[in-house]
Amino acid sequence: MDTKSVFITIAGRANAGKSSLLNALVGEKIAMVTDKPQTTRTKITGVVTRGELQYVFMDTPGIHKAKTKLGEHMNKAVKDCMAGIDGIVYMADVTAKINDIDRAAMAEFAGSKTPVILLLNKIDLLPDKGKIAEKIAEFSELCKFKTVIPVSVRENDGLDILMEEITSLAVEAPHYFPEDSVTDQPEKVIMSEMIREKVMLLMRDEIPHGIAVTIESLDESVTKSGEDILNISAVIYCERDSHKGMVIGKGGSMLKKVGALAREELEEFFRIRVNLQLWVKVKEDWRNREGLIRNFGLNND
Ligand SMILES: Nc1nc2c(ncn2[C@@H]2O[C@H](COP(=O)(O)OP(=O)(O)OP(=O)(O)O)[C@@H](O)[C@H]2O)c(=O)[nH]1
Ligand SMILES: [Mg+2]
Repeated sequence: MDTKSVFITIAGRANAGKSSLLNALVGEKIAMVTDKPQTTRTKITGVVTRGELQYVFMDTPGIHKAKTKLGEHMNKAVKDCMAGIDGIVYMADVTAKINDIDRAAMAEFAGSKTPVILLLNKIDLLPDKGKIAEKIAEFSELCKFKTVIPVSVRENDGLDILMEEITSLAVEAPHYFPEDSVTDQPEKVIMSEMIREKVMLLMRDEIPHGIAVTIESLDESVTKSGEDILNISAVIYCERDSHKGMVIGKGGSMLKKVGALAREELEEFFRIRVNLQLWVKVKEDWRNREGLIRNFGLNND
């Protein structure tokens, strides 16, 4: 059988819905999603194989004005995903104003041969659908797109059209990933991201962006009743002692909540009972320390 593949990079400003799109296209939650900007920190690859055709989607960190070394690494990750691909999906929140980040991205695309699909997301939030046409006109002045597709990832609206467009960009090529795989993310990364997502969702603004999670140990055992159980021990790192107190919460209440939500999702994803142990440690200002960024696997190399 002749095989085809198509490599697509999903890029755009923070909070546009890129990771939500990746999860929707792959049909499994492999990327964490929160309502806070700069959630995704590294490239996340999602894979879908339909017969002869394999789709490879790369979700990237939201492009932003970097204030930390981690932020610089995140923006570099986006740039690194722009070479050697078959198409770019540039995602914009249809309710947000076009800004300098969008303009800079459009200027880059204008000088490249890679086809760009503009995805205007969150149309479910627009009471006046006439605004979509205005947005399309504004963007079209900045760049020549292969197509512009208004979508709502949340309501699964327009994603079939997107898939058709992406399919038209496929080229004859081998399948680079096993046909039953949905991601190349190592298990430990998926686990730590699920835990980090819960901290981000439950905590107030100043803390979430200073959080990193590592999996310290992982083993399987059998419970007294003969059930397989996965024992996971993870460390949540934060930047200050005061943050550590908040992550733990009164009498450990916050950590308990994080643990309960994360365990539920881990059990669902890995289809096994999970025993999750969480620890909290401080690494001051780690987002500006190259060695620690590398330790946490966030240097995007
Ligand atoms: N109303 C609405 N909200 C959406 C839609 N798609 C995504 N969202 C929400 O937008 C927020 C951001 O979604 P993400 O998928 O994390 O966005 P992202 O672009 O990956 O963000 P970064 O990783 O921070 O760059 C979340 O609260 C999503 O639930 C949509 O179609 N409609
Ligand atoms: Mg994301």
